[in-house]
Amino acid sequence: MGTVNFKLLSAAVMFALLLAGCSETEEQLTEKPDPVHIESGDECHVCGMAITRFPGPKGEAITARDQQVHKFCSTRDMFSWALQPENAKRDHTLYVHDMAQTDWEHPDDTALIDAREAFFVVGSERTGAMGPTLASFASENSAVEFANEFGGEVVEFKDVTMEHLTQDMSHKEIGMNNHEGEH
Ligand code: CU1
Ligand code: ZN
Repeated sequence: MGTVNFKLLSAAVMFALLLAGCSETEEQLTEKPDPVHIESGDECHVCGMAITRFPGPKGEAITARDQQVHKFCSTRDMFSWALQPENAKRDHTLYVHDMAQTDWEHPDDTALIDAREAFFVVGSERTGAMGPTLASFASENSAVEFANEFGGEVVEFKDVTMEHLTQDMSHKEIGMNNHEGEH
């Protein structure tokens, strides 16, 4: 008799766990948190730089599990975080500036868009907080226009790789020698 009760109890516990698992998945699918304002004191989650003091599109990540907000000085640093193997497989909400809607020197947070639906220009001559960066756009046409003017290649979110970022790094060294000298 004792054994039967125990079996029933463990079945009930298993069922409860299954239910909890289901509702959690459902929440992740339906909930998309709104973008958060980037304040003047905010520092980049990757490099620690003061985000608003630098030009170019910024990034933002809201973690899927605990809705933690990470802000990034540049789309470049957002990708270097988002493409880490432990982050890449998670369904984080990611925002970037739509540079067709806002000024390169001072991107405005009203122009934040879902990074997963955005188009990126890699390898253009326009630089952001960390030097070469990925110019982000809501529309493919705007991205193509930008690439025609400033160079670079248009890629979708899912096609951005770590190589695009390291390729940027070599450009960065050239840029730094020309403009900034010693660091
Ligand atoms: Cu930085
Ligand atoms: Zn950074």
